[in-house]
Amino acid sequence: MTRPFKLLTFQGAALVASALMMLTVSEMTRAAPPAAAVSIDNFTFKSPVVMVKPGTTVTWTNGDDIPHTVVSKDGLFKSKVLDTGDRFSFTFAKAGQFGYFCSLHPHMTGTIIVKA
Ligand SMILES: [Cu+2]
Repeated sequence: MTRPFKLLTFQGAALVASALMMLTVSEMTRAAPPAAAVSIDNFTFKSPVVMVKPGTTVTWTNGDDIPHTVVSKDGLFKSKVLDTGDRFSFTFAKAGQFGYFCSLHPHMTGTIIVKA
């Protein structure tokens, strides 16, 4: 009598385990952090104004063959000098408006608007 019971328990445990794994996978998919991209081309931040939700990671990629930087006006973030193809990422935790510019070409500006 103990043997079939044990077998059933084992199958039950396996079922619970696989269900838990599926749940974890779906949780991970749902919890994928939001992301946004801004490309830098021809001395311009493409999408000069980007609206994102709090927690979004914004990644800038320099597509120019000229170095650029991404520097926040209020000192929140500051990239190193980005050569061609280099990237810089920053995660915006709080809501607000975040203006930024290129310190090498200050006429290059953009704004990230973080809104829940
Ligand atoms: Cu620049």
